Amino acid sequence: MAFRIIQPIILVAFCIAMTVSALLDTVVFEASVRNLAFVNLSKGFLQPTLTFDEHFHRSLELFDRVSVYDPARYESYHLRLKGLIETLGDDARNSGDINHLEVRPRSVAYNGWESVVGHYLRDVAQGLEAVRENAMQELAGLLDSQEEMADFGRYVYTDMSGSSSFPVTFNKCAEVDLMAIYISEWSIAIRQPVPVVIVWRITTENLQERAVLDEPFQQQDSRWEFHRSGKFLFQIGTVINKLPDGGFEQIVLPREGLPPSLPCQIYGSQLQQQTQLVYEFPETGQNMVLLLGGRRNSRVGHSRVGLCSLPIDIPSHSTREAYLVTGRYRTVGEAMPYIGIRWLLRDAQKWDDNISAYVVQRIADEWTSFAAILPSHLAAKSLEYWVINADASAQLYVDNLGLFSVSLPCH
Ligand SMILES: [Ca+2]
Repeated sequence: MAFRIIQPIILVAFCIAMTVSALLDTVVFEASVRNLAFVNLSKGFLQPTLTFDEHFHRSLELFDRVSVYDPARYESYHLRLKGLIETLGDDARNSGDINHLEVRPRSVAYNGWESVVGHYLRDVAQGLEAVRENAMQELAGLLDSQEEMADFGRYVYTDMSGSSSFPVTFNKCAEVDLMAIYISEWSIAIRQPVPVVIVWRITTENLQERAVLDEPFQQQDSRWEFHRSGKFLFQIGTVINKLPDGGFEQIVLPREGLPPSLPCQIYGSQLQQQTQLVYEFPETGQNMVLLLGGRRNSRVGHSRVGLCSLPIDIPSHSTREAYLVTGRYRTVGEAMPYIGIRWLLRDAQKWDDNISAYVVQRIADEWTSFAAILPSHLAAKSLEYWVINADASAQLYVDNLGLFSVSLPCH
């Protein structure tokens, strides 16, 4: 009898216990999933390269679903991740379509000269073997027909959507003229090995005899191949950026301070608050960039602010060695930008004995790309990448900074 009364009580107690435990489980489970999704994505940021693979997209989707339940904690991360996908997602998808098997001749009249050269260069840089061969031939033919164009030559093309070509500085090599450079700026942004193509026009037949092109040039982080097509020389490489996070996308959230790629303060009087990692588009959390200045130093008034990379060893001292320096910048107000290389000399007695070579020295209201090939300074043992704003009360923004070793096709 007693059992009959107890039985329903046990049953009810059991049901209540199960319900409570299920509710608890759900809460605990959701929190764990949120944490797991968050940890996965944070790990993704800290990898040496950003990889937009299925795993990353799954993590993002999961994070997207669960983070809405805890907006106070996750909202800023959510914005950042959505912005990252918006910024780089389209280019990620587009980069997959270039390995088609044929290169269709492109009409200059229809597409415009710049667009056609850019497309062929991209095929040379990233296409499969057959695509590459074909693109080199088409481009050589095109360049040949434009030989009389006095203002052609020395332009850089990139794969970032919306960017057009821009000039490059180079003053060496009598045997070849620099015609065009292609850089995968998107690869700089997401910290992947960067496809680069440099096109030269051969001005002397001695070049082949000097066997310059037969010497393979391989360093720890770069390998260059030379291909000849007609009177043009295609220098093709996949090179590692010596600035490990030139696009600043490894930064998880906006903040004051120093980025890992430029961890050294140049001026003793500058404040950490004068260097900030900010969104280019704050409303949508898109594209992290570095801001130098925009704040007066109350202790010293007007001051300079500058960051540099760690010293990078120059491994060989060949007369063929050079460095490709590239990036984008924008200034606001009275900013005074100086961007370039500091050569650290072997026999320098004091700091001022070292030599600066600036690629950027003028203001720019709009985002402006820059590039230069600087022959290695033969007395230097190492170099640093420098970014300076000589008026720290105004703003200098920089992004997609690149530094690559290049083997020139001349001594
Ligand atoms: Ca960026």
